[in-house]
Amino acid sequence: MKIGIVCYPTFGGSGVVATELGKALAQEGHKIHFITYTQPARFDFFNENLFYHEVSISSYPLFEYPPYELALASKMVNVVKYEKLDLLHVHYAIPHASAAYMAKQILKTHGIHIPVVTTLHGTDITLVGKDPSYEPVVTFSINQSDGVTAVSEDLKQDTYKHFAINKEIEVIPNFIDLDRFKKQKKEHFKKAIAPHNEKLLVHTSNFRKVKRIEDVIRVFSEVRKQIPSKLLLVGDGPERTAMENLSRQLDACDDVRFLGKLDAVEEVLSVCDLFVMPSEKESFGLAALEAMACEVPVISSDAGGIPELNVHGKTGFISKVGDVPDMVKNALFILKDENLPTFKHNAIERAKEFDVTRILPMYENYYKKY
Ligand code: GMT
Repeated sequence: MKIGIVCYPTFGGSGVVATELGKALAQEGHKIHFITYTQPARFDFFNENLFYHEVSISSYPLFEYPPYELALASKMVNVVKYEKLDLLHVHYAIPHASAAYMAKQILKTHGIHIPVVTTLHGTDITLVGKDPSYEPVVTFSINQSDGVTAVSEDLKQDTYKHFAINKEIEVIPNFIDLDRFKKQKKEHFKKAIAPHNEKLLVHTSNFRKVKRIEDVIRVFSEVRKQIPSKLLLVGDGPERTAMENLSRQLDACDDVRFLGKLDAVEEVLSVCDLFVMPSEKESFGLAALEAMACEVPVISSDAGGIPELNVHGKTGFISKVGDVPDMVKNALFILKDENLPTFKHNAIERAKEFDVTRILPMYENYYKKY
């Protein structure tokens, strides 16, 4: 098929899933056209079936807010028409689903029918989408999509609960490329960061409030009182400064390393012992899946779709959002030398259930319906 993929080209989960999906489809022989405002972060290899179309927005002094959605819709019209696409797959409802609707209507006037599949990723529903300033457009454009998928059963139910949706939503979970995300031998890195063989706790995110990084640091601060350990924080975002201050206040800053945004996060995960995901909301938890693929067990909150991934008592433990003492108890249990190998083994076994080779056919079969 010839498929147009529209996404946020950033390190955020929806952009990562969309880009990895496009790369995997291209390897299967589909022609994939990315339509975004900049080259996606994970668009990192060459394949004759991959194409990139930049959405450029011309500015004009009158525009306080440049009309990105119009530029995007116009680019979609252009690419569908001249590249003869069979389908548009838009990731993240706002504003991609409504721009796709507009493109579809314009193409209709040219005698071209283009099916649109919208994938809901989480914050487009649970945080931003519900906002009254977006809700009518989100509801309308989801209902106007030919197909709608959500990355977890929880997100599907949340969407039905908060929006008047008259469409069947198909659940297609996040996936992982186990050829890339696997435990690698990084002994030199482990030695440098944990010279006395300390246990390594890790968290990766975009450092927004919804991730509750404060809980990560508080859990770590208690764990290190009982087990020699270090905390690695990967990513960056609005909470970074506050979190640096908190680790100083808790007198833990010598053992907390802020590593910033990393391309090869799997190299860091390869030396870690425990992933901490205490999120307030999380539709799936791709970052936890990436950790599990590198044999890292997970302690998490029970938010959103996380329990559909993290199996309580097997791949890690689940606590109520904000229950730091329970997370500390769980972390100490997993990190015991007699328990850690079993949890690590269970984590990778669970990750295998989300291997790209299992999930990709779900998308391909879904496209065939339209
Ligand atoms: O939460 C993020 O880090 C980014 C966010 C996004 O909108 O790109 O990720 C969402 O989509 C991911 C891919 O489907 C999911 O794995 C994340 O759980 C989801 N984040 C939230 O729901 C908060």
